[in-house]
Amino acid sequence: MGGGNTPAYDTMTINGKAYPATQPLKVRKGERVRLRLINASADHSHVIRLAGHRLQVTHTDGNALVQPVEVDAVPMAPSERYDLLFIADRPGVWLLYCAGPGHSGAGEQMLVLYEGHEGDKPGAPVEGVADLRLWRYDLGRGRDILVRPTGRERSFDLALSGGMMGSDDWTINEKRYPNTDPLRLQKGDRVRVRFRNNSMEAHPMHLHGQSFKVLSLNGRRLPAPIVKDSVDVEAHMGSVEIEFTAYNPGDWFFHCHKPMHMEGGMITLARIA
Ligand SMILES: [Cu+2]
Repeated sequence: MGGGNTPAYDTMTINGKAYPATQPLKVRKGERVRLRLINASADHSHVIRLAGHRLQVTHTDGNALVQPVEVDAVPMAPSERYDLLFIADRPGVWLLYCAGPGHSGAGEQMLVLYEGHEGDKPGAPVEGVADLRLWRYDLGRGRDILVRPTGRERSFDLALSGGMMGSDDWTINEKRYPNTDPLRLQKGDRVRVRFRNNSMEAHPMHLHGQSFKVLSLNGRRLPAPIVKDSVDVEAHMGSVEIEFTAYNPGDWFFHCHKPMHMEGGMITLARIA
């Protein structure tokens, strides 16, 4: 399945190293520890958890939530960033790892080592997410930090397609960049974009130059939209609606962050005059 240049990966890394070469994180009992995660993978989503601890999500793509959201694990699409806190209240040696199938075994794990427990052995990572409370976009309460719109209301429907029959073509409204239609905007416009994913793969859509609110996900409104600059649009007819204020003049890339999909054409521009 997939395109002709679909890669096969046998190694997954944290800060460029595969376990056991990953750098241990040393903590002391009682500390509050902040983790700043970025999914720098080209193709894979990851589900990050810390054995023995819960994680508090505090920021989505660098934007603060009104209050932290406590979860067991955090799914992340390529290009997404999350800031997490955990309380170091269970002395021992634990693994921070990806619960996705095969990922921890491919190296995506690291030790969290409490002072005084350097000789302890961590428990084996547990694959899968059954019974875990997972982070989701609709669990967070975003702060409404967008610049107030002063211009027109604009809306755009962007259909994401491609990859049919192993093709490497990926399109927005049936067109491949540079032939896609740019979003032609004026500074101050209030812009709504509705994505619909007609393909068999998820697309983490990333806008340069400004952040956006995530208004709805698969047809359900978010109670308090979170603010991001990358949003994962689920495969098989997933949909997402976002809103931003066009305040930063220029030609901004607006694209799937998976490099193979970008190269296949899934890019448009937000052209703000
Ligand atoms: Cu994509």
